[in-house]
Amino acid sequence: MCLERSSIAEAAHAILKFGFVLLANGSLLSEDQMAEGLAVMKSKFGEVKAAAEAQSIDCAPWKYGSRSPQVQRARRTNCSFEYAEAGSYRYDGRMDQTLSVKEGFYSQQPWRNHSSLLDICRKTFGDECFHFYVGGFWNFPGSGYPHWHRDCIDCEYAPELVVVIALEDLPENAGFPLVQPYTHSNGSFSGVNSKTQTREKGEPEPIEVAMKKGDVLIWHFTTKHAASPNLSKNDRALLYYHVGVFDNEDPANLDPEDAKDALLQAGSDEKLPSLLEGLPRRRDHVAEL
Ligand SMILES: O=C(O)CCC(=O)C(=O)O
Repeated sequence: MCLERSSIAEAAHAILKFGFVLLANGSLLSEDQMAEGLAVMKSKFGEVKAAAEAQSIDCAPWKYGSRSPQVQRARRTNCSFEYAEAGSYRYDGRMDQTLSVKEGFYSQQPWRNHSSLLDICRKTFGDECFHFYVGGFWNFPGSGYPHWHRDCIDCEYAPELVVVIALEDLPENAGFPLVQPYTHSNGSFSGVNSKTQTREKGEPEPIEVAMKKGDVLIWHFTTKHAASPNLSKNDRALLYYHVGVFDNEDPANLDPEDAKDALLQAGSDEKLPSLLEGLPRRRDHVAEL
């Protein structure tokens, strides 16, 4: 399934204007493809889980279940769970599950090199684009505070997009991505601090993109974003891709010091609901095609 040229142009325009776009209503993958893609992601996660359990690692992110910074700090100190790119937020009950685009299930169409996604990237940056990462963003029940960040180090020129796809319907409070409009390079708030909480600073209000099955959220690599705390009982899994002009790294996700900063900013459990109160959560606040 492919998008019309006009939709591709609109998506690129929204990314350049707001820093992100939501392609709603399952326009890129069929029901069967989504079911299969999710099953593969979950079975790969099952392998990680089995390996951690075989080694009796009891501090893995899916076991956190507490948002207390003290508990999380203690676990961080003693935790031996190391999983690929999970560095940035595993301590907060989240996991970045790197998969392979080079071989296996996700190396073929429609998973790799989806033509509409490459077209959007090309239209956004005016250059040829490549697809170089695939993975799963896991956000487990009991996960902690949003860890605000940008994925870039050189945020002046980072021609790359992060594409996030919901392959199943989940409760709205399952901890969906938060994005802050106009914070990408060329956006009017491109200069705001990457890591601080945003709402008290006169910055544009962040939006929690409560995604429905089939929705595709695309953010510019330089857009400030975070994952919301998962207040539901469901494991939240979203498939993600990186597409861009260069074969780029995702440095923020590899820096454990970032995770430490986020943890130290965290407050107490009781503050969590007020943190999310009044935040736009629905998709009518998002540039939608
Ligand atoms: O899991 C999410 O919702 C956001 C992931 C994220 O912030 C990132 O990987 O950069």
